[in-house]
Amino acid sequence: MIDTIAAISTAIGESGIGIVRMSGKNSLDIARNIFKGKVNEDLKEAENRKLTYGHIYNPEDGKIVDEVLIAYMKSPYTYTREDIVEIYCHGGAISVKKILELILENGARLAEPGEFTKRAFLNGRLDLSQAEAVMDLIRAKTDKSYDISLGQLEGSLSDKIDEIRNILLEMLAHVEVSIDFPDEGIEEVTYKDLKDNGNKVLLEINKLLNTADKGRILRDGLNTVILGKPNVGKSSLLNAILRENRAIVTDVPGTTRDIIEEYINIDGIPLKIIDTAGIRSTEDLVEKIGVDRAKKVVEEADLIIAVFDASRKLSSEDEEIIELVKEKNSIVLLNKTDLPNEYNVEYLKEFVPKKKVISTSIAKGEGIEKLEETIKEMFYSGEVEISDEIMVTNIRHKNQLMKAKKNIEEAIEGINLDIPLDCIEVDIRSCWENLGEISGDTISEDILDKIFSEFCIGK
Ligand SMILES: Nc1nc2c(ncn2[C@@H]2O[C@H](COP(=O)(O)OP(=O)(O)OP(=O)(O)O)[C@@H](O)[C@H]2O)c(=O)[nH]1
Ligand SMILES: [Mg+2]
Repeated sequence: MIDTIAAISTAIGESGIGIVRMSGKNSLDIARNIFKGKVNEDLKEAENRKLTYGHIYNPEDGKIVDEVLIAYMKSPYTYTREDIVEIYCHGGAISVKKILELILENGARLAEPGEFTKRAFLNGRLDLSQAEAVMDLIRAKTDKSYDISLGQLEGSLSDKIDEIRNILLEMLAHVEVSIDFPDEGIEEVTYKDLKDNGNKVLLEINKLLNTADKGRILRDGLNTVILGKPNVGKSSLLNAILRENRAIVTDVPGTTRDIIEEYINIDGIPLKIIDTAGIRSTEDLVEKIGVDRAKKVVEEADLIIAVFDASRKLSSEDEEIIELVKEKNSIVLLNKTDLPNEYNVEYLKEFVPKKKVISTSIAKGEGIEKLEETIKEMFYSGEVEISDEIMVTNIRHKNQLMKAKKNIEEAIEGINLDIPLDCIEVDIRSCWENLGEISGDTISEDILDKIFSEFCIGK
């Protein structure tokens, strides 16, 4: 981390202000090279974190690049804990780009995605789950997911993990004492103690895991796929839910060829909604690829909305749809109920006995609200209440918790069977380490690289 990194930190596009940022020990020198204060102030004398007004210029030809405000933030009380310089210039694509280029010519290196936050983590300002929360905060699509990310950034998850890990440390200490002093009669006490604490750890891990499914949905959106044979009104449904004409709707079967993804928020539940090509066997190569893609997204769906056409008889294609959704979390729509009915609801219900069937006329806007209500009910029913408790939203955290759960279960089983303490110790230690990967206390370089590579540039 000896080099100085730089990046544009604001989104590219027309805007009032653009920010270019540097972090590292040469930040100040580079800035002094390319900045002239209006009243000839030297940035070196500028007060920590105070803005100075002046111009960025090219030292080679003396030409002015932009009129800016600049802030020097002295380490260690900065985002990265290194020296940081931020330049506030005019927004738009050109100014920020020119300033960044100038900074790079003067000795900085272009930052990798998330590298500022990675330095904050490596320099101990944030733990890993907090660093991940930074990105979640930026990407949050609903108030609720924003609140959860903010809590995580403030350390709510880290504190909980620390609490559990401390119990594990205490267990390890007991085990070691018993191993070191085998004759003192403390072994019996140790087993009892390990059992109590092991169960406590398991309970806490389970509590966190119970929030994970809803947490993931709040963070990434409920993955919802609209499925049906051609021409039943899938794209019409997408448009109705979005309340805009996003997808092309025609009476030609096979209109939608590719999958179309959009985000929408139904009373705080984020939905990633996917319209698909109508399922049928076709000789058309493009359509065929679309159909294959549709079948593929079904596999990853949290929820499927299967659409059927009430004005036509049940066909073999419909039966294929029924097969695809049978075992899945799904809602069945019987659409076009404004047309003469050929398709008996009761008959359909026989095919999908356990599913909710809603009659709709998307053309007339009927049944959409009922559908939204049903989605809400499905989401909010179940064990987990969405409250202010700590929620696990990140799949990586969930995986670590599952590993830790397995470790502690094995430890408890060992304790119950009175197996030798050094065997139990191994499981307790693994549990402690697996939880440590959530906060980044125990983690490998490649996992770190992978996590930060998903960040945006300039953060
Ligand atoms: N009468 C009536 N027509 C509808 C209704 N919903 C959709 N349609 C019509 O059905 C036709 C097909 O609608 P789409 O939304 O394109 O159907 P799709 O399922 O996306 O079709 P593909 O993309 O070809 O798979 C269009 O002409 C729509 O206007 C409805 O509730 N009643
Ligand atoms: Mg369509």
